[in-house]
Amino acid sequence: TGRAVGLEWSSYHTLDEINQWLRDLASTYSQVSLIAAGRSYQGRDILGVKVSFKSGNQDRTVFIESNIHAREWISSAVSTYILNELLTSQDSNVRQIAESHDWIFVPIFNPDGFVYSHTTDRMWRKTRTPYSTCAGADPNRNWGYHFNEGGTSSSPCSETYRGPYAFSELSTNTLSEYIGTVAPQLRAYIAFHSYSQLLLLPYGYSAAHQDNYNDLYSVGVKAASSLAQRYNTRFQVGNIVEVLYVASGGSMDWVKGTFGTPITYTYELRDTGRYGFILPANQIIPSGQETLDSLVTILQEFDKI
Ligand code: ING
Ligand code: ZN
Repeated sequence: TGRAVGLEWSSYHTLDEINQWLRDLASTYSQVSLIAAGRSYQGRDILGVKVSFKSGNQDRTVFIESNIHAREWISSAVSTYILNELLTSQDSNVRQIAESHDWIFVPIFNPDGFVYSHTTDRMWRKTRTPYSTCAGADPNRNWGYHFNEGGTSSSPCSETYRGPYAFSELSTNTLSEYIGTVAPQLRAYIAFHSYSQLLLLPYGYSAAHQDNYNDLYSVGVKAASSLAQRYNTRFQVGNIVEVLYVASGGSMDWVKGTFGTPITYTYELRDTGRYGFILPANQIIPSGQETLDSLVTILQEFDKI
């Protein structure tokens, strides 16, 4: 495990720290370029980076989403950990997946909510767009594929308020435009949430086993087994509706349903409820390590299909 510039994974970081680190990576590594992937209601840029070790991997791009929900801090801690490992690790499997793909990381999908969870309400989930009675829509119920088909609320005060219409949130609207520009090249779309220790397969709007469910499930089981090897952390694998609940308007549903991206998973990271969203920072590195182990398995197993 080597070191990149300026961030560490023994504590959680602010939006400004994470964005500064992304900018530093882009100026330090010739393989990294900064992306403006979107904009938020309160006027923040949604930053990301693209990582490309060699030409020829454009059609094997992996997109990593995290912190669409503000309070799920472990999600961006793990995604930035993985980004750092792709840049610095000497492990042969990590190098293999790193250099045989292009990568797009957008660590903070919901910057307004993320800042609010740091400054005001640690348990904030949604965006901060003002609505009639309360602030914020659930940005993972706001995407335009089978929008408003269950598992959402019409009340602006609900944690799962879908918003007045699909892509009402400037963040999801602008992110979807950006994702649309790279979608033809995507091999994988991976979203990180917390908590519950689940590896979830599309769709959230329906329990039907659609598209390449069988491949996603069998590789998912192998990935969960890799993940468990290091610290014996157990992840359950399955369709969102069957394992969790109906939830329409999620980002992964939109990517899968609109573009047919082959590899699509949503992780619910540690833990199973002891600490929940307030996962101690000394679990960032172990969670990052085991999650990267499983990601290696996903990408290497799909190479065999
Ligand atoms: N879980 C996700 C949520 O948005 C999910 C589960 C994933 C639903 C993908 C729909 C699509 O409710 C958490 N913890 O946020
Ligand atoms: Zn979430």
